[in-house]
Amino acid sequence: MAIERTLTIIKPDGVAANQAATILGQIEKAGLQIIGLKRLRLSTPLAEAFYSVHRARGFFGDLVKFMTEGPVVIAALQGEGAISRLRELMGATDPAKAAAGTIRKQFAANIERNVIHGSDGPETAKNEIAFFFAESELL
Ligand code: FUP
Repeated sequence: MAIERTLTIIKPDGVAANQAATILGQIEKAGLQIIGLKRLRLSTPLAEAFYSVHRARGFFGDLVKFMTEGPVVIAALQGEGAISRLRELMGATDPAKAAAGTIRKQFAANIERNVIHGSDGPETAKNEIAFFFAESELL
């Protein structure tokens, strides 16, 4: 499998619970390298833009409210098959359905407050990394 880049966000629930480094540690242990890292609080327009694909969904307002309630930790990751590897580590969107040992199973409360985001494909990974990082910030 090829070396890929992907984006992860430790969501406000995970950051508030001081789980950001623990979660990133599990990702590093799985062989993905952190090539960019920042901690910030998303503004409402930024969260709306990031999740614009979900704009028409009933949960959109709650999702934006949640994502802006406190700081997030955003990491650009690189490694063998990084996109699918991260998705495996995260587990299902709904933590109740996530496999044992996955990040969402371990740390997430429910489908809305589910602790971590990960890009879902090569095109989104590219766009999402560019949304938060300049190329010069990826080392
Ligand atoms: P995922 O790729 O696993 O993060 O899941 P989606 O892209 O389908 O959803 C993005 C986010 O929308 C989820 F992380 C949480 C939120 N969401 C809900 O709040 N309710 C839903 O029914 C589905 C998603």
